[in-house]
Amino acid sequence: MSDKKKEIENLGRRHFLRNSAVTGVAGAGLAGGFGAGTLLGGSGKAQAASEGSIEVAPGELDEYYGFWSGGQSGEVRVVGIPSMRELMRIPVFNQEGATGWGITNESRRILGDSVKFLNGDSHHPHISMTDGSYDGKYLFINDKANTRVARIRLDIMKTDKITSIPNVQAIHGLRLQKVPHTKYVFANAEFPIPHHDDDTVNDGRGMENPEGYYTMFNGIDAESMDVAWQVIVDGNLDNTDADYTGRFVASTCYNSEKGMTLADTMRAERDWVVVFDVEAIEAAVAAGEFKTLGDSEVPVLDGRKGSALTRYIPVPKNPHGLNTSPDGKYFIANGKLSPTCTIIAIDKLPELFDDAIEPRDTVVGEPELGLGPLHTTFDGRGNAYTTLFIDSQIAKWNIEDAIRAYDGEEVNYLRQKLDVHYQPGHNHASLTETKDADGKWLVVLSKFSKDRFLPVGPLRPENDQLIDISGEEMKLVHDGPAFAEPHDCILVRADQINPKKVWVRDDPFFAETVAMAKEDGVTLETDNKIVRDGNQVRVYMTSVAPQFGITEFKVKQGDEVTVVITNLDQVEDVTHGFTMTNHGAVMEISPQQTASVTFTADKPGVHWYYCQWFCHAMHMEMTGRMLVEKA
Ligand code: K7E
Ligand code: CUA
Ligand code: CA
Repeated sequence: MSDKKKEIENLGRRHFLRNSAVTGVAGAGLAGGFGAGTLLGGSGKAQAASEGSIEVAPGELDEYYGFWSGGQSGEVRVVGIPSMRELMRIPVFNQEGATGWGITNESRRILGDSVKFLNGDSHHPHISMTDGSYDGKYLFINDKANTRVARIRLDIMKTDKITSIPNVQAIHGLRLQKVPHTKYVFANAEFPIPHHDDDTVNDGRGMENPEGYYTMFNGIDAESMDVAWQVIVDGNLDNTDADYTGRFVASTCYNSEKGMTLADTMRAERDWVVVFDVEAIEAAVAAGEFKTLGDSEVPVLDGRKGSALTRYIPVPKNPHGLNTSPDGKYFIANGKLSPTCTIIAIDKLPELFDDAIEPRDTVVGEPELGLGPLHTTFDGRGNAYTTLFIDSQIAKWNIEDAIRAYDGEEVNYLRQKLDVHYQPGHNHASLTETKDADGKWLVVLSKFSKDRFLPVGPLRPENDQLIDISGEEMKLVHDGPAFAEPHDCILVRADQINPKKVWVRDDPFFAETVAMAKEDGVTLETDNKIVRDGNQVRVYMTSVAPQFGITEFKVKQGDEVTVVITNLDQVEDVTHGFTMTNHGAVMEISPQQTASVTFTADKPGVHWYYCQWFCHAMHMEMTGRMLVEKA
């Protein structure tokens, strides 16, 4: 195809997408709500990769870890940057058959009661911080689908805690306290539900009266993963971010109308950002100024309008992303249905809480950027990068210039607009949510890939694009297809993460299994032993490539069998597995790990088990038999 023809076709498909996106909104009667549109316009041509900059040669390692949410697949993915190679998948809210997540006893304990849910919807991965820098300890992520928050231990890259949040529905926005350290995980519950006068929630009464619906902002203790407190708010809650003093957290609300339909949620020209005063919340909890709801013991505070705990700052219109600039100066709310972002000066918030100024007095800029601003990220050099969903572009703009323009100065704050493909949601620059923002790489998570890859049926991959932002000009350097649906990602310097190479034997991840063995008088590191306890049978064995410590055991039909395997291999990367054929039982056993799985031996006869992780030349022969006697 000629270059010219390609260019025409490119334009054609961009317009198609753009028009359909606008029509979708116009169909709801709101096209008039948008501003004049693009100010600079896209370049329209693809940028050439800057020579060799993303190449990570065979045998070389990436400079950054990326942690990707897996969206409605419920997992977290680890990606190398700049190669964009997927390094690992960490199952969280999903069931996963390679490692047995949701199937092994260790993972089922972590999933707790919520193990009954086979799905999750993870959106916002964030790594714990100390003094505003990543400390590499934990990664937290929300589950919108089943109202949970999970923690991943980054030394082993496994989920180690999952908390179901009571009295609310759908955790969406999630961020961490940055300073002095991540004491709290802040979690926004999105959907208002009926609250009752007798301090219960959503028990079937009051369903016809949306006026009585509320949602809550949640503070979760990052170490214990218990919910520390909940704050009732007006409207709803979308995204959130924290400041660099430890005192303030801000959340967007797109439904100040408390509308129950799409049209209702778009009626007001302005919704708001609600700012929470964490110190005031802690003081109110300490002073006992709270109630509890239903069976839950979590302190519940009133943060509705007029409360001392919150302030509501009007911003246009159905705002979505909320991002703190890495210099700690600004909260930036992304307008979505307004072509603007709103810049809130954090140093004015103490005055606002003292009622010395009005809420809008904290707004120091409101640059017009283009259609559908969703999320903003930063390079640490004073520039912001905002995704424009409808325009399918990234707008690079200068924050201080935008503030000057708001003051009436004639200054162009827009630096560049770059086409992305297509319909970007989150974007994220390296280290941007810490004070160490280094302005090297920008990842843009495009919701549509459309024609960028070979077609794979009606369901298409997303397109995660990598942009070099180290120079004056943004340069698109890589297209990366991704399965549903990376809502958000973060980029962390490789030296900030220190994963273990093999398990340590006293790891709390399998401590309960070790305790069970101890009660059975079994030394996991040496014993191959079968313990019968009524109709429960515990089969303890070791594994060393390419052999299980027990290659034959006998049980009775109907027995509940728990297989516990301790992998004695010390060699890095020699992971074994255990799969019992036709029983749905599977687990991963990495070097020095103990893992267990429980199933019912409900079918008489011979049942082979095998190692499902390729571990040795004789891996196929790493098998054994369970002999089930007829009852
Ligand atoms: Cu998809 Cu952060 Cu859940 Cu925006 S959110 S795109
Ligand atoms: Cu052990 Cu394959
Ligand atoms: Ca609204």
